[in-house]
Amino acid sequence: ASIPQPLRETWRKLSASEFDGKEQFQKEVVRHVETTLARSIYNCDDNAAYSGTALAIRDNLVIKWNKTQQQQTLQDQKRVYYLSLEFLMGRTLDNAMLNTGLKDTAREGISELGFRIEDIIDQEHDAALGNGGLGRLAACFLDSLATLNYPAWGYGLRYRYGIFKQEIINGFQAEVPDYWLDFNPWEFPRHDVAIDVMFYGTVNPGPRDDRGNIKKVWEGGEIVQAIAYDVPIPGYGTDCTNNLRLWSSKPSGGEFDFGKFNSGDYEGSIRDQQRAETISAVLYPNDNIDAGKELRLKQQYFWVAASLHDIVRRFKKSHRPWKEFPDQVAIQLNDTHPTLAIVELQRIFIDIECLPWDEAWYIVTRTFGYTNHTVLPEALEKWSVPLVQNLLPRHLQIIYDINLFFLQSVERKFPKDRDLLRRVSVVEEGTPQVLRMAYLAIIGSHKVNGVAELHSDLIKATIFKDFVDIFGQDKFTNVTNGITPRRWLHQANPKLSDLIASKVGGYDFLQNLTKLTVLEKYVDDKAFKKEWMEIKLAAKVKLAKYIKDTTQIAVNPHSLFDIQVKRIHEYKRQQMNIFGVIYRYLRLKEMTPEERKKQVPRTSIFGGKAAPGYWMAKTIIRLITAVGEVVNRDEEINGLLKVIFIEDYNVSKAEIIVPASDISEHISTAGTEASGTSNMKFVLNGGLIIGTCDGANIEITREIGEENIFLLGNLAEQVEDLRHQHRFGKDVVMDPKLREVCDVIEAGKFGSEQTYSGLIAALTTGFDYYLVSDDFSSYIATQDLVDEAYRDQDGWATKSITSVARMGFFSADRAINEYAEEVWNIEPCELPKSGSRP
Ligand code: F58
Repeated sequence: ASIPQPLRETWRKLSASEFDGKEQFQKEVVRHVETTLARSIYNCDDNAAYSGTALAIRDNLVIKWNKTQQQQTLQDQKRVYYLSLEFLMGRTLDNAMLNTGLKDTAREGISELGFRIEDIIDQEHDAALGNGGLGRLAACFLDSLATLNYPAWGYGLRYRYGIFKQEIINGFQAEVPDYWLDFNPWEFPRHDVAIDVMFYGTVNPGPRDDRGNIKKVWEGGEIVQAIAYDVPIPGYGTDCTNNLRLWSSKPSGGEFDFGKFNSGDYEGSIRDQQRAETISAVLYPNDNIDAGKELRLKQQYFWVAASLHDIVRRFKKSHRPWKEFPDQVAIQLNDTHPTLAIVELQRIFIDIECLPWDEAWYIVTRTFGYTNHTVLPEALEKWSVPLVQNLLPRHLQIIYDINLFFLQSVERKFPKDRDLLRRVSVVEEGTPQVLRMAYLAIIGSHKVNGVAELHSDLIKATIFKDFVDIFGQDKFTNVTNGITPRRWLHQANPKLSDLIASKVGGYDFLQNLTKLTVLEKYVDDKAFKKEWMEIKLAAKVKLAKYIKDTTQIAVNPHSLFDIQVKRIHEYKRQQMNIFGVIYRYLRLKEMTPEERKKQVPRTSIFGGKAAPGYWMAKTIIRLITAVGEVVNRDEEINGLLKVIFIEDYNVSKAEIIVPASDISEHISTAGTEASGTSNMKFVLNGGLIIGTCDGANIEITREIGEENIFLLGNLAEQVEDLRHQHRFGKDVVMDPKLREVCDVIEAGKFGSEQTYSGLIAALTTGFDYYLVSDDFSSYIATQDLVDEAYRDQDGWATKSITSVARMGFFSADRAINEYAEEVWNIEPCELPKSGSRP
């Protein structure tokens, strides 16, 4: 459907162009407010001004986006497709202005129209299509892919409801649905890109193919349509603007069944429509747990089938032979959620394109890469065979064949090892039998990676050990996670970004984060240090104001801000933190007024959502809020300790919280947190870490130096023994400090002891699986060291600056370049450059 050749010149002459400069920007804003929104000067509030600004910025973005897509099509290089069920994007406007270099223009322009840019930015609803680290990683990776000019598309689901909003009611978490699509200028529906996806049905013998084999025909199922919604992803300091394609489900062949409607079955016709629309309705709110629900499997297949259809169709336009598919296409699986893509591509090749099995499988395995994000057994995806049999009968057959050929190859390599075959089979015996999706992902990929060094070593030594023996070491690699310095420094903490730029020679460091090392020259520069600490204080004042506005609690910006914000999970050990707070409170209560004067005032700040069905996590939230209720109104303590729970922690709140930490907590049981990424964000903003030797904390320590981090607790290699002792050891007595804390809780100091009985039981009759009692005294001692270090503000500033200077490694750009080279084998696609930016 392209414009005929002779008319193209006419079109090109009329082609839309980007606005340039303040006046043109203002004209566009007003035009959008008056025409696109149909509002007037009598009816323009912050929200209308946001919409007008977003639409104006969007116009420029779209022009770059179209050019990028045309250029990438023209160049026809290998592309990477990042398949993720979660993209935790947060807000777009501020990021889009910064990445396209338009923020100063917009700030001035909008201010002359009577608005403050900050207020306008604050109108935007977060795009919260993710749970936590995994979803945010996908968002950071998209930013880096565009910034580095890689031809890349993200594929995900367009959930109508993102992660729920958290409300704290009487100290307990309540969940409120997050309907976010009221006004979303950042997506473009592509109603012409509609793909039919089938579920259920049966597999029947069909006609013979060219080779005389009887084909398998999957037919008679229920069909749902996938509609594409495209989101532009701008790079920083480049015109490259990539595409994120999100699928939305609707009934195939129109809104609803007119047959039913006309025969009077109005409700029935609506029911079918809703059935289809339910697929992309809501994000599953679990973090590190596998729920195994049919609707979730439907989501996975719906998204995978639509994405692969799209990818294969694009490849077919090039008229290349199939064997060149892996030279044009790399597909990365963000955890096992898209593992069915492996099966679907094999199905397309053998059932539809009639390739022989081996030829097809060779192409498939060279196409995929798989990233693992967890070793927690309860988070490893398993699907019940009867469920898959019913929903995807042909796929189950293909999975059985993949497994059979795989087991045959294992048998050839390790003859007569029956137990090995049982251990590595995709099908786990039991009632019902289940499919181990991680195993399928490994078998169907050419590279498997963990997300931090320790984690990558652990998966090779534990859950995937047999597969290392079978496939060899080279298939398994590490790509340590990273974060985008654009959002997490430049956008969240502009003052710090400006100060850094003034010392390291401009803003290039945002595209080459190792340039931060230049900062080390200034660790003894008094004036610089002063400015550095003033910026930290200003960020704390800003957070204190936010806390005051939302909770009515006043916190002292000069107190030590101790922050733990992340999903609430037993393995992340927010319970250890709050037990430590209680312990501190007890000590403060015993002190004389003179002794109290010598203490470092502290504000303990928590935030994070509990999965709605995760009762223990909800109990931890209740304990935090209850401790706050007691401590915050205890006048005797008078500002030496405050405990804050920030409601509804999300990306946009993180942008306020992250710059404001003195210390942040990353205290997971060693060996359980695959990487962590907020640890990187906090340090990049000049905060120090108290943490365990886990995930990326270890590499952060290596980079910034042991003297700049507060490490505590047992090591990963000790965990197994400790757990064994808890279970089978005689007379294991609880750490006395922790005992004291438990006693106070059980005495009802924080409300009914029954509320917390499960939490206490986990430590005792539950054998303390997360080893809180083993690490508690080390945790307390390390917190004392933190106080001690904080008393020396100059020494603290030295640690803070030195750490930031050494954080270059943790840019998502570095991570993406490693994937590009080691896993995807892709090259950047340079665009004709148009102007540079401030
Ligand atoms: C997180 N996983 C890891 N999963 O816990 C964290 O250590 C790591 O830094 C991060 O991935 C990025 O690699 C995580 O966030 C989930 O939220 C899944 C959502 C879907 C269900 C299973 C857990």
